[in-house]
Amino acid sequence: SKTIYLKDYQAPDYLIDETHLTFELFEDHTQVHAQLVMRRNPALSAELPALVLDGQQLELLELKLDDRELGAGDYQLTDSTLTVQPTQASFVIDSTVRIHPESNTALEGLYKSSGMFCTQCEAEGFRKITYYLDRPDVMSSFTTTLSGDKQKYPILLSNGNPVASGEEGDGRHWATWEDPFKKPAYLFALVAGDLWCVEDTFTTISARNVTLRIYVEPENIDKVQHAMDSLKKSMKWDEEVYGREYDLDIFMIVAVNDFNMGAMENKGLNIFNSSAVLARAETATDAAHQRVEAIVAHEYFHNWSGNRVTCRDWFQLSLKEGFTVFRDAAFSADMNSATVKRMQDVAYLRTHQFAEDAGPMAHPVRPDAYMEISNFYTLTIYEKGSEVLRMIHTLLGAEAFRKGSDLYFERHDGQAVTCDDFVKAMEDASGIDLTQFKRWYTQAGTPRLAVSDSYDAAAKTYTLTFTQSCPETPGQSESSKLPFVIPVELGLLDAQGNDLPLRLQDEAAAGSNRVLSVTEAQQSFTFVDVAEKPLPSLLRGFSAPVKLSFAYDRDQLMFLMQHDSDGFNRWEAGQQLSVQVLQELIGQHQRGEALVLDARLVSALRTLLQDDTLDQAMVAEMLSLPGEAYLTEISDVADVDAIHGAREFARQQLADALFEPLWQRYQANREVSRNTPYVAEAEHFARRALQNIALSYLMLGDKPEVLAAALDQFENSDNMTERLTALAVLVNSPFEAERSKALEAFAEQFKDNALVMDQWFSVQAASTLPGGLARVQALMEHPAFTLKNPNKVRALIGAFAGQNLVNFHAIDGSGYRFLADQVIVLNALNPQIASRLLAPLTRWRKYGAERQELMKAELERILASGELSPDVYEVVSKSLA
Ligand code: HT7
Ligand code: ZN
Repeated sequence: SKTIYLKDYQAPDYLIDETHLTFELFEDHTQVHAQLVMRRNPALSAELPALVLDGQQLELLELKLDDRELGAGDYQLTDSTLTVQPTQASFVIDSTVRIHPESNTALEGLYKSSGMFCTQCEAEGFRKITYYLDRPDVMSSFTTTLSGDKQKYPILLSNGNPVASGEEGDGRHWATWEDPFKKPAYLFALVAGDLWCVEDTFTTISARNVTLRIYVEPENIDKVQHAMDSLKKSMKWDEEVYGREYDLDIFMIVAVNDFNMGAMENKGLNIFNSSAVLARAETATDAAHQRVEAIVAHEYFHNWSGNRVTCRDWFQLSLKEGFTVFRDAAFSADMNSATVKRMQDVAYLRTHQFAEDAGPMAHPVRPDAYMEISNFYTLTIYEKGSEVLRMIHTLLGAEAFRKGSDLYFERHDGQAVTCDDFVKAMEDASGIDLTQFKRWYTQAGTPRLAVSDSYDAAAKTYTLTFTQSCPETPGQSESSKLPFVIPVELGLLDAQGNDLPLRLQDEAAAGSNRVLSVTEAQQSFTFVDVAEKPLPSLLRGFSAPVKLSFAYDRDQLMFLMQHDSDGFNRWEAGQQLSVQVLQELIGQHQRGEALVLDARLVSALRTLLQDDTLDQAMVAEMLSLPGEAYLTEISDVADVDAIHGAREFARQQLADALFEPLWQRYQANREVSRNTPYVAEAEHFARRALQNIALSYLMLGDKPEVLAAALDQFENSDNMTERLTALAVLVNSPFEAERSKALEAFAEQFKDNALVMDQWFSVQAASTLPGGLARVQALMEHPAFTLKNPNKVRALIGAFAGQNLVNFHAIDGSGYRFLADQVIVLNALNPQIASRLLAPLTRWRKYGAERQELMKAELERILASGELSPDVYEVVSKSLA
């Protein structure tokens, strides 16, 4: 496989002004005609170099240059290019190709899902549809005509506005769509199927009426309202917060069952994984409702951050993805609880993105090389990219940031640009120099930020000293990395827990919460007029994606948990306290000692549980101990069994010690849930979250009244949030008869609902009871399971390898062997899914010698297994390097 480098970027030799496409859809093939109105790029010399079009897996039937039919001697074909020699600066290329969507299992390009035709072109799927300049800096207007059997495919959709349609007389019909906005080919989309839609309208800020349609298979028409509500909220929010108005007369979403990612922002025709659209109380959990809201918003926001202003090349991917995640996070924070959203995002980032940053695929937010771009739709591009934007927002302030985004959209509307262009707009609008800040785009790895303090009682000064460094990552040594700009939001607490005024030497005014910019490898800040030795509350709101260390003792953490004025840092103090306590237990486990839980954790959680004035969602989050994956990430050498043993011991002890308050909160909340119709809003999410985490603790005891409550919640809930938690606690319980009965009843009730069956698979795949692999292998034989559907693969195999750490890391290597076997099969079926699935094996350096050898052996077996896709080859070869 070949490596592509950012330093080799060259502007396109030719541009495409107009693209006219015709698709004739048949059961055993599709014929695609493309007419491309092209010209020499006027920014380059007048010479006419050879035109090299991208194209893969295409059967060329006909080729014309300016109406002249070309023979075999007039062009050159390879398995990925078609080369033609233009003779004039402006010309028209006509090509006709045959493709096979009906046998496309990679779900890239044009493919069939549950009988309907659909497309996925980002990043480089359009080249599997027709010969084209498949790169994001070539932007064209598109006209698309599709024809197909009217009965099988009554709905024919593409980007833009519908302009004509008709019948062909032989049971076939056609429709033509025109997209007036110039766009790169990765935003092209087509859908043909037997679909129903829910329709609504949105009146924009300038009083234009936009038709909104969500298309689904007929049986899902009752699960669309939540997505429609989310879409309307997103449209309004983007007008209010970013001044962005929708531009076409129609906006469509289509739900498909087989999809490699969550959704795709094709212009005017978003295509969604059905798991990211369908939601109603009976079949989707609170988390699923919130995910739908966030993904609908994310894809809608791309209409400006990605579509109107797009990326020059794929190295700039975070330009649209980091920015759009930042935008959707702010939207979700506004729709629900901002603090809870931040806690969840940070926990996710620290567990998964930090692990990626420490692994063999670590790369900067703007990578400088890749083999297969599909492998770079990563947590670093998305989540760390969003954190980078959040830091710019923190450094500039909300007002200057908005001026910067207005300037960016105005300056670059209709263009394909770079991350530098974005930062330049922020600098120009704010007057703030971000030169050093831009190291966040080029240096990979998670910076460490060590903090120490000293108090001078006589001078009443308090000094904080920050020391930053960043570990080695592939191709970047530790010593080559230069200091980052790290915005540290902080406060200082007095002995009563109040925020002290913060005034630095030589400053006039004092606030109580402020942002320090740490820019040097080591840097001190001295606060004056500090009457007593304070306790610092550092990195409030997680103001930078760094690993902060400060030597808090457990009493100080308990104090912060109770008193910090920053809600996020109250949670953070609880997490740090839990980590300290769990690490102590892990050590005891490793030394073969009796495990003893620090009673302070019990008392801190008791205090929270007994305070019914607190936000219930916050209490639920604070009761959740750091996960095994996070404990793995922060270990030098992860001891899987000790981590699991220690955490389970802590859960058991907490469950015993806190039985009374947990039972009381559980019963109170369950009573409200029982008497309240389902509402997908923050206050209700919060009540159910606390109810459910309480139940999961309570079930660790063997009290008959708790088992009865779990069974009642399983049988008598009107919503999936309560029902699925009840199923999960039963599945993880020792009550074998109740467990199998519940699993059977659930499968019987929901056997026709693929998304609910995904939950059923996941709950079992994640169960840490012994024998996990055998259960997963048996489930692969279940009629509802298929390797061809990515949701099923993620639900069963992904959940096993990612969430069931004791079973996956079984010391006989059986989990690793199983995963490698699946990757080898999927490599041929769906390379994108195969390469994502193998991520857990690539983290072999985290484990002890025995597991390392077993994991490496499986990676080597994959490497030797035959012809590998570029996707799998890149990940395996880099993780063995
Ligand atoms: N921009 C979209 C990316 C995407 C994708 C990438 C590779 C392979 C399949 C894919 N499906 C969607 C999703 C987004 O960030 O909005
Ligand atoms: Zn996106």
